[in-house]
Order: sequence, then C-alpha cells, then structure tokens
Amino acid sequence: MQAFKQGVFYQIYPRSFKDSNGDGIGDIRGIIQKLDYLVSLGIKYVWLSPVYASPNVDFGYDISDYLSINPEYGTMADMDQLIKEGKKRGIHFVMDLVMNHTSSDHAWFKASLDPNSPYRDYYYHRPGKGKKLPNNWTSFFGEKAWSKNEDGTYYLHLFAQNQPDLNWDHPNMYNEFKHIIEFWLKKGIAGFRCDVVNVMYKTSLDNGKPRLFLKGLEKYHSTQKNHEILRRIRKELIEPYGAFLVGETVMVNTQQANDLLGNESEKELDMVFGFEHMDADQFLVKWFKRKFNPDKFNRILIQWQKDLPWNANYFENHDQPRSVSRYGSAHYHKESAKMLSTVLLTLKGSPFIYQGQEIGMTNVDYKSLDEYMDVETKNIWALAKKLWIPKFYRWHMIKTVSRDNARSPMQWDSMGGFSTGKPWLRINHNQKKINVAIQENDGDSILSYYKRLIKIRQQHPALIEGDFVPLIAKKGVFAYHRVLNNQKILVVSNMSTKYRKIKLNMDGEILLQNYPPMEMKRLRPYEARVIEVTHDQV
Ligand code: ISL
Ligand code: CA
Repeated sequence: MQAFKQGVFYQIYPRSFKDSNGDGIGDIRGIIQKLDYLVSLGIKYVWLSPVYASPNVDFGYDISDYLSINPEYGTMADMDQLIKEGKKRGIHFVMDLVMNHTSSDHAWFKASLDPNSPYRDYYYHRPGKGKKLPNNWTSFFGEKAWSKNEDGTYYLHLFAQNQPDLNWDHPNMYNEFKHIIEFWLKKGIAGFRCDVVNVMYKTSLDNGKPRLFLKGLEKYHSTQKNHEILRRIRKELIEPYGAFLVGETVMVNTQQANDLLGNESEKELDMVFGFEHMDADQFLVKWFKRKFNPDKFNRILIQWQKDLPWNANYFENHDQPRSVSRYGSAHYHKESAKMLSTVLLTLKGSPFIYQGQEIGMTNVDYKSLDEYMDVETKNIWALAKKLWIPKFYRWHMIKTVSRDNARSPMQWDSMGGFSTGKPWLRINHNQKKINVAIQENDGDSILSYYKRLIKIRQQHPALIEGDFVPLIAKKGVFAYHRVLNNQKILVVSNMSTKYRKIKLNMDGEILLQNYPPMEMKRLRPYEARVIEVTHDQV
C-alpha cells in the first residue's frame, strides 16, 4: 500500500492560516510556526494551496511564475525551510499544480499578445466571428469564456478573465510543465494536488451544445488527450520520484473518476476530489441551494466508496462553504461537527481536513458584499443582478455559497491569533467562542475529538485498508462496517436533529462517541459512534 494511504491530510489556504509579520496576510513563516500544532493533531500530509507569484485575482490560482514565491507569503528560502521543518516532524507537503491556465501576468501570456511571438499559441487567441465571440462557451465563474485583446482578437479563459487557458496542443507545453514539476519534486515535496485537471485539453473550439452552465464542456471534459497527458506526467515525472497525484476533477461520475485513475499498466491519478456529494444540497448549479438531504449525501458517498479503489474524502475546502454550517447544525454545533468528522475519517480513502474544520469553524458572518473578496462571488453577484434575481435572494446565495465562507482567517485564540495587523479578510466574530486555544484545553472539544479520532484511525488498520460495507443510509442514519481480516469496526451516525431508533447490533467496544455514554438502542441528534465489533458478533 502506498505510504500516503496511511496518513491524514490537512489543507492550508496560506493567505488565511497564520500571519508572522503583522501585515494581515498569512505567510510561510506563519505555517512554520504552526507545524507543531499540525503534529499534535496527527497530520502527515499538507496540501498547500498556491504560494507562487500571483497578482491575486484568484488568490494564487492565477499564477504568474510557478518557480517563485509570492513575496506576500515569503521567499523561496522560507519555502525550503518549511519543507525541511515539515520533514523533521514527519509532515510532507503536496503543492498545488495549476496546469489548465496561468495568470494574464505570466511572462508567457504577455509575450503571446504579440501575434508573431513564439508564445502566441501557448494560449487560445482567436479572431471573433463578425460581432460574435469565437464560440459560445461560458466560464466556471458565470461569465463569457472570452476576453478581448488590444489587437481585436480574443483569448479563452474557463475561469476569471485574468486566467487565460493554456493550449496543451502546443509541442512545448509538456516540457514547460516537466521543468516546473521536476523543480518542485527536487525540493522534496511528496506530490501535487492538480487543479481542474480534467479540463486541460480542448479537442476543438467549436460551439458547445446548449446547456445551462459551462456551455462548451463536452469539448474539453476528460478528453482522450487529457488522459494521455496525465499518463505521461505520471510515468515520466511522478513515479521516478515516488510521488503521487490527487486530482481535482470537476463534473465526473464514478466511472469517469475511475478512468482518471487509469489502470495498473497505465496509471494516471492516485485519487480524485469528486463533487457529486456536493450536489446533495444544490439545485442544478452550486449557487442555488436546496434543503440538505443527508440520505442523498450518504448514498453518493456509498457509491464512491463502492466504485473506487481509493477516495480523496473531503467535506469542505477553500472553494466550499463550511461543512458544519452546511451539513451540521448551529444548535448542535459541537455534536454535528464531531459527527461529520467521524464519517470523514472512517470512510475508505485519504481524509482531507480543511484548516479550521478541526475546530468547527463556521460560514462567515459578513454583513455586506464589500466584505467579500472572492472573484467568483463578485462575478456571480453581478450575473444574478443581470438576471433580475432580487437582492434578498442574491444575498442568500452569497451568504450560503461564497467561497469566502471558508477563507476567513484561522481562529487561533479569542483575539483571532491570526495576525497582529488588520486581516486581509475579516475574522468571524465567533472567534471568541470557536478557537484553537479554548479547544486545546478542553477534552470535550471538537479539536480533542479530532485528535482522538485520528489516533484511532492510525491504530486500526481496518479503518485504513479495510473494506467498506454499507449497512444503513436512511432517515439521516448512516451506518457501515470497515472490515479487515477479523477486525470489524462499526461506524454509525445520525445526520439529523431527530432521535433515531436503529436495528443494528451495536455490541462491542466503543472506541469513540460524541455524546456521554448511555446504553440505548437509539441515536441522539447528530450522534456518532465508532464501535469495534467483538469477534463473536462478527
Ligand atoms: O467549486 C467549484 C465547482 O463548483 C468552483 O468554484 C471551482 O472554481 C472549481 O471547482 C475549480 O476550482 C479550482 O480551480 C479554480 C480556482 O478558483 C479554485 O479555487 C480551484 O479549487 C481556478 O483555478
Ligand atoms: Ca504576513
């Protein structure tokens, strides 16, 4: 079993994790200061969202130089030290690799604006069609997918207009990224999280067929050449370093996800972040929320557990609202945060904890649009306004879905503890109640629960290598076994506010539960239990 499958992952959004120099912006030296905290949590791998040079239109996912560090976050020497200090503590770093696009500030793009430049075809520069754009594609951020150059031609961007798409048909493109990938592997990183890795090869620029969202998707979604590029990267670059790839794969079902893992002879990714479970509370697109349906959520999780050999399990990240706000309950804040962690850390696959999730950080409490900084949020507000969506509903959309819900600074103590300066994004006012300092000294806190749960995971091979055997997924109750040889662990959770009777043999040693022990045949609201089933009940 590959080494990474033993460890728990933690995602750091560097801008909001810890500021070491008082400018209100998280930085690499701040992360170094918190490595011992991550050790105390039981973390083995850290996925670091981009720290490369960037004009911050998409806060790092618009890269202007893959081989230098955004000065706001520090220096390359800081980065080298972070990797070294991490290694000393048994913590390995996974860098964020954005191959679909660069920033429009990247030297390649600037050169490509000259039609005679050898960099011209690093991107998709195309003439309009009369008064029309080169095609009818729309972007992930709710805009048109083309923006105009000074010379009257247009360039393609599936994301913000400052994120021009790279042309992977260009003969140099592979070697450009070969150099970047090897540069970082030589620094001793463990692998890469690959951003929107299944849209990077466009088979044509023809008009897309009519669809509500992402017109043009079928021209670039998980294309054959995309697979070929991933196989080549894996074989030539990743395997020689014993590294691994976790791909962010948009709009895939489990069949398409498996295809992106490749097969024994032609591997591609080691695991993927899917989005289907994220659909359990949305209507058509992520911006229209409907009541969360825990059974739908759990049945999708079961599908992915059954269909894939190994999953990258996550319930929140820098793009998603906070899971305790979305899937849990404010009234049962502590119980529901602990229940969600119980599921996340006992599913088969690599668990990814997003910074702050381990203390139950919630969606932000911002009062006006100008408190938000996310480009996607601003674009969707403007688009919703253009579509005559009334202001009160636009506000509901933003409050429930904005990516800034997950980007407010980490709450280290009741004064914030994130920075001595004014944070770049306001800290949630509930920092007084929800913070690391309070919880580190409270054996009943969410943080203490995560620490115990991670230890239990490391002590029970069935929770890592064991088979996933679904038992119940109805009325909010989610129950399953993890079985390895004669070790059988029962995980049972109640993802609802109701008391739930369940007909399940729950005898055995209770390894962990989020309520005071009470022998009863029903589950309390948001109750979770991890039970080692004793042999005679096997
Ligand atoms: O969450 C999303 C899918 O509904 C989108 O908001 C998100 O942009 C998409 O999943 C792709 O995300 C990745 O690429 C983007 C960047 O803005 C995101 O932060 C990154 O995770 C462009 O690089
Ligand atoms: Ca700083």
